[in-house]
Amino acid sequence: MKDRTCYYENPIMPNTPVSVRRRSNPSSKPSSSKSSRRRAQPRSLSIAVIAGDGIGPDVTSAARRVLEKAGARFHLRFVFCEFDWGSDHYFRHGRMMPPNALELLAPSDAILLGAVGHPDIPDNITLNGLLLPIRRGFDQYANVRPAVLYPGVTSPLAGRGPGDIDMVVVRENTEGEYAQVGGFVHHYAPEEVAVQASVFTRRGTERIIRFAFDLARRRRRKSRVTSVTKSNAQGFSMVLWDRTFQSVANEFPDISVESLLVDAAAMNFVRRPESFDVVVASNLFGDILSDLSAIVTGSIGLAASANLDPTGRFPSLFEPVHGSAPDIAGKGIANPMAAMLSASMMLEHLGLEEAARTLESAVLIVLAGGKLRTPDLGGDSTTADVTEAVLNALA
Ligand code: GGG
Repeated sequence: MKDRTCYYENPIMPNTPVSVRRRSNPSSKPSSSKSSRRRAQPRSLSIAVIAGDGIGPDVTSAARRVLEKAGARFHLRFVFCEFDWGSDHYFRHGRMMPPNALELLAPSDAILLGAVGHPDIPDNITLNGLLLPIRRGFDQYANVRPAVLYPGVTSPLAGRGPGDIDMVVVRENTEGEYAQVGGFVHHYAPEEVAVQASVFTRRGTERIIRFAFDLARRRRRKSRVTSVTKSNAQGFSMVLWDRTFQSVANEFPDISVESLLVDAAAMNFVRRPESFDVVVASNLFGDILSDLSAIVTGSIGLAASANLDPTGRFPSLFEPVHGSAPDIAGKGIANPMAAMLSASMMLEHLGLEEAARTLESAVLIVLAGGKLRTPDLGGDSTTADVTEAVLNALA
């Protein structure tokens, strides 16, 4: 079974296959010593690409193209290893990815994912067969989902202009309601019972909350962390979360805090989105709220995300928040910007701050231009049109 192909951009022979290399230190910055400049070797980055289902291949291919163009300006060489996992793999082999998938991904510097989900496969199979085992297996405990109202984009909320909304939802990504602990009794019988337990550990809760505070400090925006729970109803797990939030907050006297029940948070994302800076929530609540933060800033087609292992032990994964969108798959009209902005987050994680900002700026130039927009933003441009425009903005 051949499920991996690696290519690098070679000006003489484009798409030249290469052998997989070992992962470099993800936090290592490009060397600027005299000797390394004399050698003029580009920094090589091995990126695993799981294009996945539906619109996934279109948006990841667009992200790859802009990465290559941005990379050329910063002396970077990307080695893309494509893994043809997802629903087609499931139809062929009865599983979304092979049993040794994590072993195959581990040598990469980072992973770029498109989308998973197919109308003919239950969503719990596609999600639990691919994305969730990667997040858990690589301890990518911080799911970071920025939501910014960019110039040139209209919010569905009245009276909000560019920059008025600028928040990040930090979602716990390895436990909570997604822990997959439970089971069925009397399966399919009339007396059937389903039990689904949430798992909240003190360690898991503390580390994601601390990550959120650190991020609020680094962002230098409103210096505020909002914690979202439902501890009036979930009297054990979320009480532990609230208590942990209070104790971590004491370590960050420079950061202001707020605790909201998830119903109030949903209401306030619409009523006063400008008041939020960093929002930290459990796996499920973070998932739901980040869709809401995406739509109040214009479109889920702009929502980027990073699944981070902040320790750097494992590769982190970068994906647009949107799913496979079977309704528009194959039509060439998917918005590639969320995937491109996710690629920018990947560059930032790899210590390539300037390249990351350059790629992000190119996307923002096209958005601000106001001419090219895919249907999710009310336009009629294609994925290819938008990709070409971002490539031109990188020129
Ligand atoms: N972009 C990856 C994707 O397809 N996400 C869709 C999805 O169902 N995600 C669930 C989750 O993030 O928990």
